[in-house]
Amino acid sequence: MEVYEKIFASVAAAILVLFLGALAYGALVLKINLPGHGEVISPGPGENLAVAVLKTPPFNTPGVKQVSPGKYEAAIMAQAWSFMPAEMDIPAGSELTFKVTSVDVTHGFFIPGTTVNMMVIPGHVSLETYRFEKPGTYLLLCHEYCGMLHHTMVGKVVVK
Ligand SMILES: [Cu+2]
Repeated sequence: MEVYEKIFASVAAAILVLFLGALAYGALVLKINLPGHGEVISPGPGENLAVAVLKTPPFNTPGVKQVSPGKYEAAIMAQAWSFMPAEMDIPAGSELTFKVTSVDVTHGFFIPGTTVNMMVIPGHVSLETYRFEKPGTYLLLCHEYCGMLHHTMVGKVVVK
């Protein structure tokens, strides 16, 4: 084997190991995972998706609920161009599981400074859990272009 061949082959192998290592580090150490994919809500014949979503638990009672000590769950409906509810209040140090669905087009669900970053697909329930340690107001953004007033589609998580 030529000496250059050996160099190229070992550089290619090193890059592969480096990338797989970065992937493992992100998933296992930084705990960056794909948002869990929950159930699918399908409307009945002639039924509007928004109507079907509003009839399906937990979206029939949107908002934050305590499920156990230190654990909360938020049912959120995304629609052009708002999140319902747009504000979630939880105590510092608690874990919040977001259950989000869209009733019209694909939206984004992104909280900068956290690992919450999901795509919200109409009729599909996107799941993501995050522990909010530091008190403060966390901005929630739609980061998937969803129409004319996309830039106004915001919400917040208030951690006290
Ligand atoms: Cu948007």
